[in-house]
Amino acid sequence: MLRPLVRSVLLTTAAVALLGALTIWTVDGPQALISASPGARRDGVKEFSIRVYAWGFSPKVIRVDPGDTVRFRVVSDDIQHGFAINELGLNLQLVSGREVRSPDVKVTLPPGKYPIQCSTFCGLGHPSMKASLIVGNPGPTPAATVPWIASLLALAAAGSFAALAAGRREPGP
Ligand SMILES: [Cu+2]
Repeated sequence: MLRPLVRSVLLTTAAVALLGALTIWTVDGPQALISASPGARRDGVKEFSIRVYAWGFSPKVIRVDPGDTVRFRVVSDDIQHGFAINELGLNLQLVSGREVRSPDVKVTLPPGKYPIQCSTFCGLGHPSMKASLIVGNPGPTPAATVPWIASLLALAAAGSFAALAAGRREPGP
């Protein structure tokens, strides 16, 4: 039988650890699950077909390797949008239904995750209209490890708290 105090501490710890894991999941999980578009190779150029709509991009994650030469064929399903990857110096203006082809760009960026965003104001969802360009295998971002560290710290704190409580009980009156 666990003493009530120890049990509540353990439950709290488990809850905090779960919360930490859930935080990671909601921040990084879905993006890891969405299969990143690897593109199709055409004359040595990796070509990506992208659909843009209010308010999002499909695919939402584009994966390239350092040194790739890439090209984007982008079409808007509905209204005017923009397709911008600032780090690649790309900013395509889109009108409904017409495919716009980017120039061929050589990716010289270091491995990492770079934002793709809409560059033409398109209404309410415009600020949240984002996708990602992943170059190489950047590994986990520092932000993704924070909840784990927080969980471990909480675990350590709860553990020492429990030990303290147990220690205080034992000598007894
Ligand atoms: Cu927009």
